[in-house]
Amino acid sequence: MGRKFFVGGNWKCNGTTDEVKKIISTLNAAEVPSQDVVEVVVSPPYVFLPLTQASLRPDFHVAAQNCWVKKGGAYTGEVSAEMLVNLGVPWVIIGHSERRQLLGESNEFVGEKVAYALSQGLKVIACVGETLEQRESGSTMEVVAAQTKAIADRVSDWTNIVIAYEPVWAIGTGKVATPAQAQEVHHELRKWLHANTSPAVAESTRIIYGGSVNGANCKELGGQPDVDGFLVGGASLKPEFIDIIKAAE
Ligand code: G2H
Repeated sequence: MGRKFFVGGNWKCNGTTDEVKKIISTLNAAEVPSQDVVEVVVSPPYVFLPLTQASLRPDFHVAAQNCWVKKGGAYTGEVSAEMLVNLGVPWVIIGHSERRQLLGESNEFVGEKVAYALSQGLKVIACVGETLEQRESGSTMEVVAAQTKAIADRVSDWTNIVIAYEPVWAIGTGKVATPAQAQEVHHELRKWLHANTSPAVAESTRIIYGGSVNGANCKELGGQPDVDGFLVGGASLKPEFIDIIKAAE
């Protein structure tokens, strides 16, 4: 079975109610390939999840940008996986590099979060990726493998996981990985899954690319054999996101 193209829009910590309504009305009016061809998931900040869910077209879905690592309780400021399930939110992004870097989330913490979110019935977009320093020192695959291993150590069923490869040096910088650079890491990551999970998981798990994806570069990136879609930040706040969804065709 082929891997269905996946396009995620990560709105990060952006937006007002009016801006969110505007993005949603642009998305709702767009003509895009059918759900058989592309899976579209947008990820607003927590506070806009109910608004987005209530007004977004039914063929697009929503994701939270994070959730707590275990059952909710006395964890001020956190949002639990149970709460997301209760709201009917199907997806969650976990391990984004902004959280790994700015909030010190370790590989193990991210792995635990992925496992807990899955156990509660959420689908997970799990982010991995190396810094510029790590790339320049030749340790890209070592870093990405360690991040993936921390998930693989805690998870046996990969059906509800999408891996987002997001090189940190390409995030929000306008410095996109070349299609060859993205393909190389995606291919190595798939080989890693083959050796360390199972051939079936390697074959079926979608590995999407994130890092300065835009309307101009998406077609070539998406044409790489191991690039199964995108996680889009800045451009997902603009009408150009529609062009990126169309790269699935
Ligand atoms: C990477 C990406 C979205 P941007 O963080 O996850 O953001 O497309 O702005 O680089």
